[in-house]
Amino acid sequence: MRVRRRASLTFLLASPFAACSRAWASETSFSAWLEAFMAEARAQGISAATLARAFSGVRPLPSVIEADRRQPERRLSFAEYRARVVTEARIRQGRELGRIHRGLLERVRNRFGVPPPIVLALWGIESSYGARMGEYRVIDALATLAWEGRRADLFRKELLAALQILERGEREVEALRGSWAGAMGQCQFLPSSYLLYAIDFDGDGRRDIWDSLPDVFGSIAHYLVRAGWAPGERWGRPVRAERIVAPNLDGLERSSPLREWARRGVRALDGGPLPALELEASLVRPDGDGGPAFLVYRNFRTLMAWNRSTYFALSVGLLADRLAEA
Ligand SMILES: [Ca+2]
Repeated sequence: MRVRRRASLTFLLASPFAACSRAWASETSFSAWLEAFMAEARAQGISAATLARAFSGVRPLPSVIEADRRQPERRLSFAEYRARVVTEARIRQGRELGRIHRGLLERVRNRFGVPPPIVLALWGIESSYGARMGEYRVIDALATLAWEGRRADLFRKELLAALQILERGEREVEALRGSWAGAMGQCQFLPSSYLLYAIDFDGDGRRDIWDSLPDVFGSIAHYLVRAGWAPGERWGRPVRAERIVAPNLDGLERSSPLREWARRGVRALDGGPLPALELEASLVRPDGDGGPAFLVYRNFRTLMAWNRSTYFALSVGLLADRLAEA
């Protein structure tokens, strides 16, 4: 009897209740939601004047809801993802921009210890070197997602952070633009990342990750340093690991010294020996046995603090390597 009662209670909590709350959410009008949200924002110190500026004429954006619900047809392999992200055009453009902005990138390296190719690679992948920053009003996009989206809690926090930016007078609401998911500027920082990591590297008194390249490059490097970037170390390297057959050695959860990987038969991509460095490394084979193999170091984990995707961090590292060849 007790077992049956527990089972039915679990059933009640797990499925019908959840379905019910979703239905309720979709029927709650946006304006009722906004009223409750504004009360919370007021309680968190956002002024009535800022709220009036931010939400005057705000409306939920159907294209944002559509983008949030769009599912990829299937998961890409790493080889496919890499082919889309680390393109020859992006490599060519990155090398040229690296030459044009060499002085600035060196100043960023001197201040933060982050090498120019890593800064360029993040810039290139996040916004195609500033060409694709997103044209959405960030307040409208985040309000839509906080009201309706699948990750309402996350976007509610980001909407509050965006209001902080307005409250501090750092940006006007019309100029606070970004992607459908609220990622802003040339480094695509969410508002919470902007508040924590954006810096004024050109010294004009404003943090401007939209129009000031010194601020963009400085903010990228500052983010990485705060996430633990180790100066003078690589992110990792592509390797040959055909002789590694034990799948239980793969993955970021375990690591071994580089010399241990060498003893197991891992070689550099050209077939030569691994460098004799005192580094802890993890073996990553995103497409499994037979696909490309990488040994990754602690700076790889720093790149994953930026975006918790192995594909993303590998692509940043590989693009940076190609840019460094210039
Ligand atoms: Ca500035």
